[in-house]
Amino acid sequence: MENNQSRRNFIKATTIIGAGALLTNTKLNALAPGDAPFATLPALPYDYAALEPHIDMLTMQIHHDKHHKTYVDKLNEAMAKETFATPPTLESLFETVSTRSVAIRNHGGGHYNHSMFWQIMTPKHTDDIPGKLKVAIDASFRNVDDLKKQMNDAASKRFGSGWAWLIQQKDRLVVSSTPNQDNPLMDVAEVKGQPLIGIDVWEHAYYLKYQNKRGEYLDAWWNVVNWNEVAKRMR
Ligand code: MN3
Repeated sequence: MENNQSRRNFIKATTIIGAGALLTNTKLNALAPGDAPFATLPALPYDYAALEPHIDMLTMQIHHDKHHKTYVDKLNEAMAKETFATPPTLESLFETVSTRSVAIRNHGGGHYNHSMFWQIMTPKHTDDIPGKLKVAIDASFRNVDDLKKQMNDAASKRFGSGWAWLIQQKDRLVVSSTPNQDNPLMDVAEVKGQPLIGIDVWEHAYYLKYQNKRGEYLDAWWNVVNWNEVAKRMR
């Protein structure tokens, strides 16, 4: 009994010393050898073929298993090269991304954008839009058809690779687009806010099925949008 008690006290004391040592170490490396990686590839919330015929199985497989995985791997490599006063979140990195390496901007954006992209699509799409989202869409765009038109227009005009966004700015929703893997949480974004929808308009997102016809991909994309997930992203 006595031994157990003193053993417990010893464990308690060493734990406190350990925590103290951690707090005084202000140059904390986010990825020390043996640590868990900063980012991990999330599983798709449905099968590769689940979004057929709108988005084909092979595109989903390559997009998730190869493209997204590469963003995760390269982000972890880039993070291992940096030191941080406190372990950052992906969102906190975006706030000062202009001061970070290009690799963190590109691959951090790639990881965030794709993690969101899988979630806001569903094979169980319906046209029912949750109340508070519908109110915000009607107030900002008149109706959902006008929102789709503006999004498709922004996505079509984005030269080269990038993303089209529906963003929440306080009570207002706005549409924008970004190049490469940038997003509206980044300090470099022209239009900032909370991302509710991001449509991937890199060719790797649609080329196998739609080739150069980005407009046809965009029209089809709205058949898989997950309005419940989009509404959950509102702040
Ligand atoms: Mn992509």
